[in-house]
Amino acid sequence: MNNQEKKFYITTPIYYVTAKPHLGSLYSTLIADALARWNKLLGKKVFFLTGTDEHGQKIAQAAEKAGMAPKAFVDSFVPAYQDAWKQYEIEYSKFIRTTDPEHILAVQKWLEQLQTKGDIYKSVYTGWYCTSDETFVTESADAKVMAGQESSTNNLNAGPVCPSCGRPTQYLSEETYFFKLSAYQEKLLLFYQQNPDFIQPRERFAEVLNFVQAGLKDLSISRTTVSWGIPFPNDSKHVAYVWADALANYITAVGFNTPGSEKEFKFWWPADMQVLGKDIVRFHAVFWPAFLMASDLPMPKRLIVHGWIKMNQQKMSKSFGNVVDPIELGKKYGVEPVRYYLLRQLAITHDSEFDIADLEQRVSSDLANDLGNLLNRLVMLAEKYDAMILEASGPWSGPAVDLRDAGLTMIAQVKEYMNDALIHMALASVWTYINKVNAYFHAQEPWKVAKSNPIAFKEILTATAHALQLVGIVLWPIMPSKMEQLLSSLGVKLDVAHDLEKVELAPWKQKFVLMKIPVLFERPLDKESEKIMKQVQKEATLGHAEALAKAETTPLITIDDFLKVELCIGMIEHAEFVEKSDKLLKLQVDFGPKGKRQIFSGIRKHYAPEELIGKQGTFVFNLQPRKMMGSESHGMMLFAEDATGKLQIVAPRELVPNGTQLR
Ligand code: ME8
Repeated sequence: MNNQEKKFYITTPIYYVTAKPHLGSLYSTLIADALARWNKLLGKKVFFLTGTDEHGQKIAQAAEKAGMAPKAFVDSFVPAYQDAWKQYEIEYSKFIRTTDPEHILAVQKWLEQLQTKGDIYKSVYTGWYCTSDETFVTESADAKVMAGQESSTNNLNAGPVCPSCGRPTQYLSEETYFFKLSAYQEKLLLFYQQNPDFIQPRERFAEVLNFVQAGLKDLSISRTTVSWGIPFPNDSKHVAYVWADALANYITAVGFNTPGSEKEFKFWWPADMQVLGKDIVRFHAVFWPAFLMASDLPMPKRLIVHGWIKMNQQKMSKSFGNVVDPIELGKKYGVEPVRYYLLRQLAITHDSEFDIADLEQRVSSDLANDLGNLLNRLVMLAEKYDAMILEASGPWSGPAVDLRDAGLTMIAQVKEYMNDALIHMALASVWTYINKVNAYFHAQEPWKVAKSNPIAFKEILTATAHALQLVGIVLWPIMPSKMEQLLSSLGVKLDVAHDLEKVELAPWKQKFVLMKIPVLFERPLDKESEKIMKQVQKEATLGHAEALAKAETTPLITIDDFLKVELCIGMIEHAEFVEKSDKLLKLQVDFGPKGKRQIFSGIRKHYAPEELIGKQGTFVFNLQPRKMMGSESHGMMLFAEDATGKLQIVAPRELVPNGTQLR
């Protein structure tokens, strides 16, 4: 690795401190934290920057409304961010505040440099401004005129609405310093062409290209009617436009224009990844690179632009008031399960609705059942047969070698996905592996061979411990302290910078000294079942008579009738969408000695195919084959609808051999 490859510099947006953090601000920060930790595992030196955006009209107005001076106002909110990040185990290297004196001085120097270079000139700005987004709105390029009103630059209430937040804009006519953005149009287009990976996901490039191709106007970068900001160099009637001030944080934080920090700056800049929400892509993909070009500084390598968390179909936002408090959520479910849910359930490529039922499902199914239970079964069995010290003695048998190979393949996949910040995909790969480990453990039946074949017994347990070690390491960026606990239960102390490489290179011949630890993940089932019970009770009381009537009219069957239905447990090996069907998924199900079958199920709205792979379920096995979407279905999968309407898989609490018949 050369010097640049050895380092990883990642940033989050700096948040406006008009309120406490919410799940949306946590989401960007978590993505950055997971990627920062992942790069630590890769052995890189990591700098992770986050912080707060504290100047501008929006903050000044909020402070005035609260009857406070702007500085006292922002001071009162900053600890809420720092505390929340601490609670969520966000391991940032620096928390920058744009009111930090070093930042202010560096920004002033920078503006002076741009002035000297001729990229800044003074003129008059006439146009529209959105205070909520702190953005100048150009009527022609991107804004709609408010419904039913003519656009008129003389009428204060008839401006375009802000294209981003939909709020009315305010008319401005004031002396201002302009940045020569127009001079960078062609250079930007060339840069985008040469760097098609600059924006991840690539689809978000379209908006940026359209905006730049439509023609760039020079950008006003100072205000005279706002006083809460960084005074413009040599002209203190003006303050720096809040976005110029804010974007510069990414360089000032690592020493730009700070005497004595030249080496530090050269080492860290350019940023390797800058995480942001799609609402602020234009500022980061157009203005920011243009500022950097003007300053002869290298471009950030990648912008990771994620979608929105929505609540009631609308972007979760301080100003809409539909926010979820991460602290409260963490208290209820534990911060690490919340970290896992946000990073697994939400894809950066899409907007997603926040749904507590999904969170509970993830915790109880993925964390408590698939992972926690596996560790627990391993340790319990080892304890029962006095095998807390594990060491494989001979060459590995076939299934253990397969398990190891699958583990290495999983790590390779996770590396690729994490490199593209597709954390949800990386986690899907890890869970496919966890399900394989569960299947291995079960198929090998260590509880049966414990007495008859102690060597085989130890091999199964040791291979499982190795597999769990891989899982613990790759999941550390997502759930750091839980994975440290998991590893400690295997007797392993995580060496962050070296362990990933070590487990990739080393054959499986480690010694594990197992230790019992408290349950890793509690099922939220108690709370859930309480909720469901309440709902059921309510329905039961309301519909008691109806239910009784129904019970009386449902004909009774004999045991022979029941025995006509063959119910079997099968494991889903493969699942895929069915073209032209918005309901069906096509499943390949393994019924062990009874063979494999193709079964269609109307669950597309409830499950993504990758969630099902490796899961056991209950199937009607002797149903007459049925033709569906041009292909045959040989059986039916059973589900139980929960109180939220989601179809829950009906499966044994512990794995059973595939093909087991229900009785
Ligand atoms: O825009 N879903 O600050 P801000 C996902 N100060 N992410 C969300 C979100 C949601 N519902 N709501 C907020 C600013 N975010 C400027 C940034 S950077 C130089 C200056 C996240 O407090 C997302 O990253 O409005 C979004 O881009 C950011 O918070 C906006 O935070």
